[in-house]
Amino acid sequence: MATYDLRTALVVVDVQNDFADPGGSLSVSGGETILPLVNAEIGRALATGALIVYTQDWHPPSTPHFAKDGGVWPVHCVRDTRGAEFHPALRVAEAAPVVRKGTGGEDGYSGFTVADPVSGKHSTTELGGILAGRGAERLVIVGLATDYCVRDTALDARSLGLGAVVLRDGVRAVDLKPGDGDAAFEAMRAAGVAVE
Ligand code: VGL
Ligand code: ZN
Repeated sequence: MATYDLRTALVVVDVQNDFADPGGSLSVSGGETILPLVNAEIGRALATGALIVYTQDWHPPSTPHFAKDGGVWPVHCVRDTRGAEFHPALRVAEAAPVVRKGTGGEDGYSGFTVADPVSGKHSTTELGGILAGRGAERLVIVGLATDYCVRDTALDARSLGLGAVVLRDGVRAVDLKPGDGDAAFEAMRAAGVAVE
């Protein structure tokens, strides 16, 4: 359970069917089990008036992010498909901003930045501006997956000078290699992220 105030924002990372549903194309083991905690955090953030931002992985049908196009991942979170929709059990707060990443075929793990798959050039999403506009200084981060989007979002937050708290029971790892999730927690801690 994290604390919220008007300088804190809750960032809900990629709680989409392809990750969170056991039948999803890139289903994260135990992904569904985070939902009660995530929804409780959303309720508590709403009660204090804290900003809530959701992110979505939002890919075109072909992108070098996918194995079939030369990347590493099974096809997942293709824009406007069921797999890309929020998990039906996720509480989606009315009027909360939704930041979509990878929309132009970029490789995007962090909610803050995406990278051009050919040039490697980084560009930013709207997330940084949304947080700055609301004066958020500290993020509470939950969602999927610990070893990709949660980690990169938390590390970028720290680079931007924001406080970051990751809730251990509010995240789950892909664990492409066993131990990736634990390594991600270590990397986040080393960067000053509080893992609670
Ligand atoms: C993610 C793998 C590929 C994530 C996105 O949301 O963590 N992982 N695309
Ligand atoms: Zn993806």
